[in-house]
Amino acid sequence: MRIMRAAEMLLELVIPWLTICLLPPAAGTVIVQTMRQMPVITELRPTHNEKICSTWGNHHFKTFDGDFFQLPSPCNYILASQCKGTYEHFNIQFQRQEINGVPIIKRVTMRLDGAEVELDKTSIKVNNEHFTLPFSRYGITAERTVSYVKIEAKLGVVIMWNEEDALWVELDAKFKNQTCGLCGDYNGVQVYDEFFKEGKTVSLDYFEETWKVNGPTEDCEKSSVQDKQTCENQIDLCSNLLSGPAFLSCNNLIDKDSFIGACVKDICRCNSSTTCLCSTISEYSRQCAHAGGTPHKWKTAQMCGKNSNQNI
Ligand SMILES: [Ca+2]
Repeated sequence: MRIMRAAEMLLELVIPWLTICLLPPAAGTVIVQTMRQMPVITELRPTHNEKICSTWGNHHFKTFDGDFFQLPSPCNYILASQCKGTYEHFNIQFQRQEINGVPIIKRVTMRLDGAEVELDKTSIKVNNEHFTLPFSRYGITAERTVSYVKIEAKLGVVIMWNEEDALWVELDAKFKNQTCGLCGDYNGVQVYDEFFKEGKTVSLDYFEETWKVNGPTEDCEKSSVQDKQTCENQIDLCSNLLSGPAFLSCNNLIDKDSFIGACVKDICRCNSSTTCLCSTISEYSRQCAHAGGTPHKWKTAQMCGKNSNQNI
């Protein structure tokens, strides 16, 4: 009911400022198209485990409250921080880079209850001291599993990074409505107050500028990638993939339509090459497994097989 009420508010309040279009056959998905920025896709059904925010692949994001957006940028950002209390228990930042045209996460920096953690593909530093994994100190444990480096802070924060493109933040429910950053405010209401605040639309440009953190001598600029107009032609390919037999157990667990939207954008940005969508299908598979589903093997020699650098 809460989500439906949010949807009604969205329709009543946002229409004058935004163009809303339904994305067939995804009747449960609304694309909120800002005046000139990239669209934000909101889920109108309960999100998978709303404690999780993720970013993956071709600069995709899913907020705690279930909004999907894309932010192509090499800059450093606050992904999630506790900003509304008297003490900031955590602050998680990350930065992407492109290697041979493939975006990966270059570095994750965290402040977890006063401990400074810096993670990249080759090292973990805690309070400026190098450690090897597994690691346990300062209320933080860090380990490398088959698929992830996982960092868990006792205060109720888990960070998982596949050491490539995908980064997750999972928060304890006590941080609800306590957070800021690209992952949103975690108040359980989509769009509010991430992209619609105090009666006004918040553009994606403004949103990303708000959470960008420049280094002392840096003024990083995000890329200005524009969507091509032919993206929607790819809906069938994406829909067929995500509706396929490998993902049958995911249908009632994950908002497939929003991932179809992300998949369409991947193809659109990659000149119809299908390799770009591999990261989104992988993320769908990971989130499905985390939500209790049992996704089956989906990669083939023709689809995301040999040339893919994805782990799952
Ligand atoms: Ca929200």
